[in-house]
Amino acid sequence: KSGERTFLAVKPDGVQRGLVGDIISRFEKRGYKLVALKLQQVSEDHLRKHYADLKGKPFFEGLVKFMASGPLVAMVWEGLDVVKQGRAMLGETNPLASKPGSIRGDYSIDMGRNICHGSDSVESAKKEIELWFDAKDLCDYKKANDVWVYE
Ligand code: YYY
Ligand code: MG
Repeated sequence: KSGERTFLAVKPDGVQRGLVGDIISRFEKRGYKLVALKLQQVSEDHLRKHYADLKGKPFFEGLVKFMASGPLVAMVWEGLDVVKQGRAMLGETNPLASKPGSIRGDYSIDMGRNICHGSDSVESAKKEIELWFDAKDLCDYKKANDVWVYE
């Protein structure tokens, strides 16, 4: 159960604003395990696949162009309930509805500049991880401090 995985990304705005370290740090400090990480500028085509569920929405084209406009940080994190907890740590889609203490609530204002992405279900996490990473790039390892994180 603590082997659950989620796909998280620091979007181009988060990279430009120097928030990569802070976002990684929050997940590290919480006790989650980093399984894969890369800084990459990806194609609009790749992002159309990533956001396939949103095709047809009025903001879709703008979203795809924005996400392709600069490098982003793609990551896989692992741990107990990490999909749901990750979403809670990000905050709401609309930063104005996000609580202080969440990443979006602390660092963003506009919906189209909300800093970070997180998978919304275990099923979409699986799809997103497959889209963004080769299986060989997901690291299987034990964290020595897991005994201090999990009872
Ligand atoms: O999963 P999450 O990122 O919180 O929201 P989604 O509904 O999947 O939308 C993806 C992305 O699209 C969102 O992070 C910002 C942008 N967006 C927007 O610009 N305007 C909207 N009305 C809804 C979403
Ligand atoms: Mg989403």
